[in-house]
Amino acid sequence: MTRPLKFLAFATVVGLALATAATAGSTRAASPMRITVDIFAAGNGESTQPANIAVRAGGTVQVTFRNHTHMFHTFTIKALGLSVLIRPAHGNGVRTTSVSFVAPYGVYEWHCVLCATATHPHTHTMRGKVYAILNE
Ligand SMILES: [Cu+2]
Repeated sequence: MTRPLKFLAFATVVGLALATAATAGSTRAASPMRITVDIFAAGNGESTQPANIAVRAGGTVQVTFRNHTHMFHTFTIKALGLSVLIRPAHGNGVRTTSVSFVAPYGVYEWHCVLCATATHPHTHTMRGKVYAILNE
C-alpha cells in the first residue's frame, strides 16, 4: 500500500471510531437507566425488593414501582427534594408508578413518609439507599 493510501485508510478508521463514540454518547444520554422495584405486603409491614439500588450518577434514572399492597406509599429522597406518591393496588392486582430523577454522584437515603404514621398501622418503614455511583 502506498503512503497516501495508508494514511487514507488510517483516517477512515479514526473517523469511524469517532462517529461510533459520538453515537454511543448521544444514545446513552437519551435513554434513561430503568429499574423496577416491587413492594409486597410482608407480615405487619411492607417489603421493598430491591430496597437498595445502584444508579447512573448524573444521568436520568427511571424507577418503576410495582405496588402489590393496598397502601399508599412514597419514594422520598429529601437530599434531592424528591417525593413521589405510589398509589395502591386494586384487588389482587398491581399498580405501577414511575419516577424519573437525576442524582449527582453520592449515596442517598430514601424512605416512605407514610409508613409508620397514623395513615399506616404498620411499624416498619419502607426505606433504602440509592447509590448514584455508576458511569453508565
Ligand atoms: Cu409506605
